Amino acid sequence: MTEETRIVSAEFVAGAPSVDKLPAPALAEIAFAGRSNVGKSSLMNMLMGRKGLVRASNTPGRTREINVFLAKSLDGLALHLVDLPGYGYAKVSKTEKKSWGPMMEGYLASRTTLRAIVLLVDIRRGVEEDDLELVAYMNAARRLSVEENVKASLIVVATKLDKLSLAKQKPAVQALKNAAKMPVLGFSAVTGAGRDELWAKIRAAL
Ligand SMILES: Nc1nc2c(ncn2[C@@H]2O[C@H](COP(=O)(O)OP(=O)(O)OP(=O)(O)O)[C@@H](O)[C@H]2O)c(=O)[nH]1
Ligand SMILES: [Mg+2]
Repeated sequence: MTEETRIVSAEFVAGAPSVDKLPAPALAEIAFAGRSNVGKSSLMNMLMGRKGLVRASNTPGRTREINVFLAKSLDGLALHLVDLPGYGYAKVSKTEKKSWGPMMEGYLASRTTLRAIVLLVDIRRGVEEDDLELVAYMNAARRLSVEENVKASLIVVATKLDKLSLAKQKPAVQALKNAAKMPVLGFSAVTGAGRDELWAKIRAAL
């Protein structure tokens, strides 16, 4: 990260249990999605350089609301970073599981300022069924969007890289790329590995 792209301020904007209660789309938006406990909140904290801003926890399924944050960089970039509720956690109620799909569809179809979805997967687990479901929702939202206003790109991040030995990290990312047949960026919220590369991808998507 260069001095110009450094994040100079980051703040919580709003939390909403459903899409219709979110503030209207205004700034360019980047959303973070992935299974419960995969590390979405931790990654967002690392991106914004603010340790406790986005609540991270040991209790999977904790982030139930859509949380919007505002980040500003020294060179004048201002964007919304959106923490989406995690999926795939066995212990959430049936009603909650049922509401996830429509919520994602609603979000994807209505956020005209959405520029990219960062999809997080665990480096040790790779891309799973639930993740593919999210990708399918994204594709469906693109097709359904009448005004063609949903042009969000997909950025796949393999996180918790630090859980593997240094020697195993590169091969694991490569294996995941091959399996997913798309670019995958290695990341660690503990070491900060991949942070600058992810910011570069996010900026390229704006
Ligand atoms: N070692 C390691 N642990 C991580 C990393 N990222 C997150 N964790 C840990 O994984 C757990 C879950 O992290 P969160 O950031 O809360 O995950 P989340 O995806 O936001 O979880 P939900 O909001 O419940 O869906 C916490 O104990 C984090 O400390 C990482 O890169 N490396
Ligand atoms: Mg979270």
